[in-house]
Amino acid sequence: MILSVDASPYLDQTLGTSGLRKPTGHAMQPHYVALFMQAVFAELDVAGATLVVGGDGRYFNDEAIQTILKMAVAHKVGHVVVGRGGLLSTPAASALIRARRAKAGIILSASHNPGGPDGDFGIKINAAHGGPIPIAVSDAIHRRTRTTSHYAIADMPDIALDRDGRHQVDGCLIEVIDGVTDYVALLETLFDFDRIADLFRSGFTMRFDAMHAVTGPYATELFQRRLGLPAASLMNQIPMPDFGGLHPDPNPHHAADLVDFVAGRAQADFGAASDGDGDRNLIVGRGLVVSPSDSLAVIAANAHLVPGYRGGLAGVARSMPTSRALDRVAASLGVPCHVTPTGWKFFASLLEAGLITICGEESAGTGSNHVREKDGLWAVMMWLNILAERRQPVAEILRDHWQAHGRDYYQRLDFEEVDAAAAEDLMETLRRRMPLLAADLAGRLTVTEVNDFAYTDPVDGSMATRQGVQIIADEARIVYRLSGTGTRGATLRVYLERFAPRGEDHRRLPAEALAQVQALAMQVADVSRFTGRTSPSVIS
Ligand code: G16
Repeated sequence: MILSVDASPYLDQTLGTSGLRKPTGHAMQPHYVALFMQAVFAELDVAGATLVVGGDGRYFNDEAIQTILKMAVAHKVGHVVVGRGGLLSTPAASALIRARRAKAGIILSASHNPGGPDGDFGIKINAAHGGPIPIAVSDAIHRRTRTTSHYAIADMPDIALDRDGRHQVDGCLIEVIDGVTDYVALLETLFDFDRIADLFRSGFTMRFDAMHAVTGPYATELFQRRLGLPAASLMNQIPMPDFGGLHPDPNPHHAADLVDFVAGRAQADFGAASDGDGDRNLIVGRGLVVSPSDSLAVIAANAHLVPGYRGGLAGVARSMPTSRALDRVAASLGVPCHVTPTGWKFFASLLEAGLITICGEESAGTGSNHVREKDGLWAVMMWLNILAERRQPVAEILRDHWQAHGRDYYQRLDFEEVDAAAAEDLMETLRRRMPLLAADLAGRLTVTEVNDFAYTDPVDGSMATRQGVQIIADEARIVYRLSGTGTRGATLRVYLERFAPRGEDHRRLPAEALAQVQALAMQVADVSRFTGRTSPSVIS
């Protein structure tokens, strides 16, 4: 029996950088998820279609998934492929959407944000190509949510998600599958598993932190069962609804135990972590943390050592705030380097058109054309395959890289949960002052350009404006933008970069190399006055 339920629309269901993200308690309000999904199903026109559904296992996911399955039946969806236990990592979901020729994917995750009743909840919608829906579609969904005052849902028992199976309900096939097998098979087409297993056999030691999030089962199958890594090398590998009380953001701040073990105490050759939904990564070597921007550049420069990329790269891409280390690699390889706004959807368009092979971001996302999302385990496997070929320590690979290309010292400062109006005011004031900044900074920075980044997608011509203010100087760059993934107040991100060319000292600590740029960045935008903070909450 199909029920039509009346309810008042919620007016705050705006989709941000990566789908709908809200505090869990907010998303658990009556009918909140169902009304949002009604708008999604109507906009995507899902009758007869195949959908992929899964998530990172965070608190409230199981309940939300049952709602979505019952609504899929009511909307006459033909086939729903759902991960066992409701689990699918974001990259695995992307692969599955493509493999099953699904019309869309629904990924229940707030990514790297904490989970649990006091944490965050989220819903990401992916398109048939496997990547995030474009802005035009997310805007259309948001418009619909504002007037959606009923939803259709089947009156049926919950579907058992604890084991694989096929459930035929009223013309809709709900297929529960193990999300791990197909994904590991895809990685096997790209990487030399034997060489990596050899590396582990040779005494090379690794530590992987799954942060009690979705990659635990994937990492166990991949690293332990397939590549022979000892079980003790995996940390926090059991997914938990509250991520064990941890914050599943793989940066030096939230993955401090891993960083201390590998970089601090030098007790393993290599360390890595991934986030809530498995699309981000952290790479750590004995004695050092690799910045995401450097990791992207090293991966691109060494991709020819990995079987899946031996044919070369069509092009590469980075998000605007990401350091320019990738641009230098692209120039040396003679391939185009695209610069996009923040948000994987912009890369998905370029990947889909075959314009790029590898792309990534300062926010710890790296990926390739094997899927249309960033992929944490893929990045770890790229490093392992490169290490298996080069047989050098991570620190030496970076040193060689900087010697060849120069080093872009890089840091991101996050001012989290600041007053939203004050943060907007800071950005607007900065925008108004853009024409004056070069003169203001004269003598301290050789400013060549100040702009509010705008982008035209070379594939479909769509435009994105107001994507962040950048001050570009000969020797450095400062970028300011507001995060689109926070759920409380606003998060101001300030990105700092300073270039040390070939032959200069590359062994300084980023904080020290960037101290002067940081002081300028704080002063130019009057960060302390607007935010009430004299220092950032997180530095990565
Ligand atoms: C999403 C996007 C990324 C972006 C990140 C942070 O990732 O897909 O492209 O870099 O958010 O965005 P912001 O700086 O606006 O907070 P995820 O892993 O959170 O889905």
